[in-house]
Amino acid sequence: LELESALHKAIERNELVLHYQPKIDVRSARMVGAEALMRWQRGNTLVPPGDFIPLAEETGLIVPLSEWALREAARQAKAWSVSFGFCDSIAVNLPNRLFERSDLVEHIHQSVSTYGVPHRSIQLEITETGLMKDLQNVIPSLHRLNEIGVEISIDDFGTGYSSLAYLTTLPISELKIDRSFVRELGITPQSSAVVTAIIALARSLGLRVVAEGVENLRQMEVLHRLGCGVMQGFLFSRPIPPDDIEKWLQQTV
Ligand code: G
Ligand code: G
Ligand code: MN
Ligand code: NA
Repeated sequence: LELESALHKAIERNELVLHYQPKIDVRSARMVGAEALMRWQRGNTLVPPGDFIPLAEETGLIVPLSEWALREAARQAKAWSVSFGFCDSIAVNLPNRLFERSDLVEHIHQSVSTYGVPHRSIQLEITETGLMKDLQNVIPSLHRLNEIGVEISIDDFGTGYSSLAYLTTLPISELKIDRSFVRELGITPQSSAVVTAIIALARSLGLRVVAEGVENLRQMEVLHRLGCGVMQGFLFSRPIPPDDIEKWLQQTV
């Protein structure tokens, strides 16, 4: 209960920060986007999301937290576009709870517009499990988000028993290969079979594909050979504070 009220106050007290993990195009070794991940600066400690996101989900605080993250990511996209010509997108994780808001799309539109960045500056990550659990709630919002130019990425793909028939009808732009498959690449043949299938599916549906959780060269090489060119993971960078992202932004051709 104490943690809950402290977290509640954290929003008003500006104690939340976003760190960013680059998405890397392996051919050019350049950042082609970044995922925003929340941290809570509580006094001198930086509380990792694992220690407060579950509580936030239980208590509903995840809704104001996510709304804050959307605004902050839009603000950051604007700042990077002004200083570095950043024109990729920042991905924000969007839990299912948010789709219960009937005015979700309007809210996202407002958040993005406040900072005068194009809608494509913000990408939304929803988990495959969350999507499939709640299709009827989520689908109408996905269509409206697509209309205003906010792209959708399906997180943790391969773990959530997607109806593939449904997938072809959804206005999504990207699949993120779940790290559980990436971890096993080069170790078990099943993992490369799954990854191959996901890449083929993405190709035939015209979706981009991103591998998450890439930690070593073996995984990178297998992914590259299988046709996945965009990766995210500790091999390239951990999630880092915004100032540290600037070294990726400053890279010239
Ligand atoms: O950043 P990290 O490395 O520790 O994040 C751990 C988990 O916390 C992630 O897998 C993700 O599920 C969750 N998480 C981190 N940041 C956010 C956020 O901004 N919104 C939501 N909904 N979840 C987040
Ligand atoms: O999929 P999700 O949005 O939950 O992913 C974000 C989480 O993944 C964060 O906790 C982040 O720190 C973690 N993460 C990012 N890259 C790697 C990696 O290479 N290895 C592992 N184990 N975790 C990673
Ligand atoms: Mn994610
Ligand atoms: Na993920």
